[in-house]
Amino acid sequence: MTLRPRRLARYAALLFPAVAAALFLIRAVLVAQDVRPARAVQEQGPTARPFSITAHRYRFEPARIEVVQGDVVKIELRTEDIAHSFTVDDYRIAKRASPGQPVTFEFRADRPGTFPFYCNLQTEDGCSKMRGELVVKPRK
Ligand SMILES: [Cu+2]
Repeated sequence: MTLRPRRLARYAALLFPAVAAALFLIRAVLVAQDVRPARAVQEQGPTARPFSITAHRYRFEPARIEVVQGDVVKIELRTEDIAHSFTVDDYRIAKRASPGQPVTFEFRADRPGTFPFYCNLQTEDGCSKMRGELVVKPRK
């Protein structure tokens, strides 16, 4: 009869690691299943982010666009008065729109950071005041 508690203790000593290992495995499987759909979504390609920007003396509207790193940014630029451009030096973008001739272009926001955009046309002095910013948040 005195053996019993000892045996129990030995079983318990074996059982606890076994249960802990089983729980760990079950959790690992659940985590793996959780991760799979997220990967599938990423494999479908980057998120397309459309923006419509209006330029006029001497502003951009909106003057700030915010995306996440990896997004494909699609911008339609139109102007309400004279020709203006949307220029982002760091992304080597310089697109020009004229009245009645909007321009649409895409780029992948692969670099995180805050990048100024401006109008690089010199038809009117006021264009040098046209400023905005492209904010690319780092992907977590
Ligand atoms: Cu301009």
